[in-house]
Amino acid sequence: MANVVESLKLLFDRPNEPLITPKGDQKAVFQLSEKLVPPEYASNGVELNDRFGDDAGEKIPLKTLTNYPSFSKASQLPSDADFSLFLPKHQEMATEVIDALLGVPENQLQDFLSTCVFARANLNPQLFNYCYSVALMHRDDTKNVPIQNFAETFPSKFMDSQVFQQAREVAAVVPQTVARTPIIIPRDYTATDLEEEHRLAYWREDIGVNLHHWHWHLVYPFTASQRSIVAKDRRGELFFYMHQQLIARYNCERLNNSLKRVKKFSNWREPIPEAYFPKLDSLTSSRGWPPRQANMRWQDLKRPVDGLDITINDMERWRRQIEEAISTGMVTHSDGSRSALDIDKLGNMLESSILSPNRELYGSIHNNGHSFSAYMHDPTHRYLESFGVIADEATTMRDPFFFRWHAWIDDICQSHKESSYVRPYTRSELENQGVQITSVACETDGYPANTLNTFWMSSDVDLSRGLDFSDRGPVYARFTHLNNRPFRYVIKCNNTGSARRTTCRIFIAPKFDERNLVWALTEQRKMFIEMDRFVVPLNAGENTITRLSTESSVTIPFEQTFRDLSAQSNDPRRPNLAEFNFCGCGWPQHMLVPKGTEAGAAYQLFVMLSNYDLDSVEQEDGSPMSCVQASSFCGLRDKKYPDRRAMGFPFDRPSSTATNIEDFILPNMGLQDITIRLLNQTEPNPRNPPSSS
Ligand code: CUO
Repeated sequence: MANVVESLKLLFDRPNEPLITPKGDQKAVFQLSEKLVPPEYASNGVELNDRFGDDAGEKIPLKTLTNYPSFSKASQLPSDADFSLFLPKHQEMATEVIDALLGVPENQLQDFLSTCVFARANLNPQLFNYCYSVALMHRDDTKNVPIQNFAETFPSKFMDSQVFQQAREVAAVVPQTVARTPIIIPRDYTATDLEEEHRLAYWREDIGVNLHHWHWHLVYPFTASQRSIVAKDRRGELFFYMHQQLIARYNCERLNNSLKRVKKFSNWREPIPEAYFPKLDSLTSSRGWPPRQANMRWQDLKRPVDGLDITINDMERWRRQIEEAISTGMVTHSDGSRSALDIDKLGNMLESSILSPNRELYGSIHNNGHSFSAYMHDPTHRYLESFGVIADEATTMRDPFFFRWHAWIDDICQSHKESSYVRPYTRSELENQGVQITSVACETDGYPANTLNTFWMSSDVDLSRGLDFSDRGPVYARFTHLNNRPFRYVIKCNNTGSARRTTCRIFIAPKFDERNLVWALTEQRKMFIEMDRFVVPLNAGENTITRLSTESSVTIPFEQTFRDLSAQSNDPRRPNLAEFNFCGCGWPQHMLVPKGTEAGAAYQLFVMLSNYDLDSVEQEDGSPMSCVQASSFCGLRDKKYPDRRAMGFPFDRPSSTATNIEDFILPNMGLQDITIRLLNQTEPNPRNPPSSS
């Protein structure tokens, strides 16, 4: 098994290089038969492969199968095309490949390896990477095979294209034995301060943020022929909630940058003032990602090559049906039956996933919205252009328009939450009898109480695994990102009842709106960002709960978002943080705290100790995980979402009584003014590789 796992890992390496060349730092060579060489190398592939085998560190024999998949659809995607799950044709291709990879019987790993090698050799690298990752994650016999960090495999989706020419130069000129100086990725490379949206570039273009989003969609695919892959516990609701929190977090950052909250894209026929010039190249297609000029509009799409034939009228028709479902509180299923609407169904209807109760009637608004937004420059394929960054889950959050589109999606979900079919919480649902919070605070060593402190950090990422056709050895790119000083919450409470458990729910929100006025709760509730949620025992009497910011259920550690490049990373006693399969999903720890301002931005810290009898979820035992799981945004692998309440509770719906947050507070809740202060300086990451400077 161990050897097969090592071989499987190598299928991520250098994705744009054909499989006939050596893979990995040890220069392993897969021994390809004629059947397994890529079509372009049909005449000499086996011979070239044999020659590489002569100085290979290791030769990997492959079992010959009696049957290989035909990939009649998937093989039509050229090897140099970009791949997007939002495109119907590409979805069909992905489904075909995933079916084939999952169709190999469990525990026949040699067969699985040969099937994957065949797929790797014959399919578009991006299509293969996606399907392969989904298959590894969803097969019992491979779910612990680490999925290689996507920013290392496809670095061109995450950073300025100018890096790659320099990286090739470094790889070719500086021998592996000499410390290679990192290539600096400039902090501002997509626009200047003339463009006010550029103030948010550090957030939209953050590598960890984009990795999280890509990973979330890998864990929660919206289509597959094996329904169980899609039908994870409350996935429609989680689609809503994870994206709602993205919008809330984005809006916090906007206020900290003196910008108004994002304006939802509601009139689908009006021009879009936000331009975006991504400065990314695709190493797969050897082309730049198309930019979008200011004031372009959605246009009807007719792109047979992508399987798109869809009009704005279609979108508006589906929208009316969804609005009707919200206003009546009822959903019509494909068989004509009706049932009550809930947020889980609504998430699946809007996205849409295959769990949508009626894809004919409610269409696929969200996915197609990404396609409309990505093809304003070439809606009919007249210029043979590919899609903009907004149609790729790894790059979509870079574009300011992503947030305008998702603000509309969020608003539709909120209109359901605000409708008469969603009952406001009663006092008995919110309170926790006998539990009184006496104080809440956050503390950071060396800083005043109740301040959260942010700063900039420069960190390295190793590009070499994605740097096709160049010499081996690490090549580092150095990027600058927001970070925060670790802190702890200290919550004091009195329990007049007997010992029990409680769920501690921690949120923060800006204290004032964009006009510097105190919020109405109807608005502020949408600004509360979840910081943590955990179950904790309470003794009878006085209790002090202390919780570290690094334990957050929202985030994963830096070394889990990226890969630990430091000297410690080679310590075999360390827990295996490299399990990216499920564990790469999670908001990056370095983005836990909004930027704040240098003068100090006023926020409110809200803590609730809720009634565990209403929170608890019966879980079956799943397989143990050795990594941190970010359950708030990503759920738990093979388990139910670990909280019975609606996601976002208690702010997921309007209050029937409170008009501001102070009125909302019950004895089991606490509110504290805090300040988020930015130290506008950059520090090197102590985990940067020891050899680089
Ligand atoms: Cu995550 Cu639109 O769903 O990008």
